[in-house]
Formats: sequence, structure tokens, C-alpha cells
Amino acid sequence: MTVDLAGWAGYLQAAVDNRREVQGIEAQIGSLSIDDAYAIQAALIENRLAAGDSLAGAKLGLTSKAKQEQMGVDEPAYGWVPASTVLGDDAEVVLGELIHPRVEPEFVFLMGQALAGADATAEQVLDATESVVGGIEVIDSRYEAFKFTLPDVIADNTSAARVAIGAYGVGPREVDLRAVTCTFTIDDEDVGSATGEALLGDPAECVAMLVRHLAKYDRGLEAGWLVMAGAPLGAQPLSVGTVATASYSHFGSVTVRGV
Ligand code: OOG
Ligand code: MG
Repeated sequence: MTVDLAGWAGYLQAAVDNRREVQGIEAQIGSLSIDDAYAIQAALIENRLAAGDSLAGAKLGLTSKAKQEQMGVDEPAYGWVPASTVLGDDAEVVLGELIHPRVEPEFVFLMGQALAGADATAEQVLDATESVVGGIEVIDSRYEAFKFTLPDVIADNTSAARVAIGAYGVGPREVDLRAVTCTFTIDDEDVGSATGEALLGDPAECVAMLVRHLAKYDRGLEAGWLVMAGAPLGAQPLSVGTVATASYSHFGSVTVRGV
């Protein structure tokens, strides 16, 4: 069966534009292949770029057990970060622009050099990285009740909505990224801690997986891009008045406020 890639990309963009959750795609067409899901995601991003946005980088999602268990999906997924969605380290997020946002801490790689290749390694990722900083991603699944299958969440650009990026971090080999600790608080209440190791054992290996994925499409990471390695802890709802802070042992802290 041929899937209407452009049609589904338009369907998801309409959900973003109307701030309305929509039904999962798989539930409507029976099944969606991973390849078709990435093709819908590509069409969605092409439309955004054609409308004047640019790419600030790329992301992984579902790279920790905490996230996989929370969402009921047991494989990582890859997506894009539009430049219009990138915020500073103490950011206000306008709830009226979103559907049912959640926040989650992130390990973010800032690329000093381009990196591509079907055999990319974690060592090459560290070589190409300028610094690693903390972040908070605002995810906003376009699907009803934040429920999706793996192909659905891929088509939806892995729920990407906003990302607040830390002001400073460390050189990629200054510390063992697997040992960097992140503590997440919501309204000053501790909601969990994890280390970089929660990200498939090594955040740099996550980024290497993304590079290997992009090679299938003859693409790679570009110098100046940011890359989110994924959330080491489960996401929390963001409401008006919520203050979410991710504090990192080596990256300082990042705060997002729902307004
Ligand atoms: C999918 C996006 C997951 C992460 O860091 O694991 C993600 C979702 O949970 O809606 O960005
Ligand atoms: Mg994330």
C-alpha cells in the first residue's frame, strides 16, 4: 500500500498550527513502516524549511530506559531541531502555542565540526564536538493523550517542540560524560536524578547512532549544530506557572517556565 507521505505531513503540521491533538496514523491505516515514518518526518521538515525556518540540529529520543518505559516504546528514534524552536537557558514557554507540553532534561552536544559516516563511532563524535551542555526539551506529541507507536512518533518528528539550551558546559573530553549527573526539579521539588550513562550507556554513542542513521539518507551532522542525545529521566507536564529546572554536575542549570 502506498502511504500518502505529503498528506500525513500536512496532517501533523495542521495539528501543530491548530494546537489540536490528532489520532495516531497507524491506528488509521493499519500499519506504517519505519521507512515511511521517516519519509513523513522528512516531508514535514522540508515544509517547515520551505516556510522560512532553518535547521539548528538533530535529536534522539527514547534512548533511556526511563523514557522507553514511560512511553511504551523500546527503540530510539531520530528527529530534527528547527532553529525557530531553540530557546536560552532561562526560558519562558508560551503554553498557548502548544497542545499538552511536557519537559525533560537533555544532554546536548554542540558540534564544532561536521560528522558523517555509516561507521561513525563515539570517539569520532567526541572529536567533532566543541562542547557538551545541559538542556531541557519541551516535547509536545501531536497525538491524542500523548500516546503513539514507534512509527507514529517518528513521523511526528519525535514530539519535538522547543528546547532550552544551557549557557555553558564542558569540552567533550574534560569529563566522563557517562558520569555527569542531572537532577530535575519541578517547582523546587526533586522529581529524579540520573547520569549520562542512562543514555544507552554513553551519550556519545547515542550521537554516533544518529550519525549512522543519517548516513542512510546521505546526510550527516553539520558544524554549529546542536544534538540532543535524549532524556535520561521521564518527562513531566508543563503548565502555566510550572518552573522546571535541570541541574547538571558539570554544566550548570537550565530553567523553563510555563507562561
Ligand atoms: C518522544 C520523544 C522522546 C527523548 O528525549 O526521549 C525524546 C516522546 O516521548 O514524546 O525526546
Ligand atoms: Mg528529548
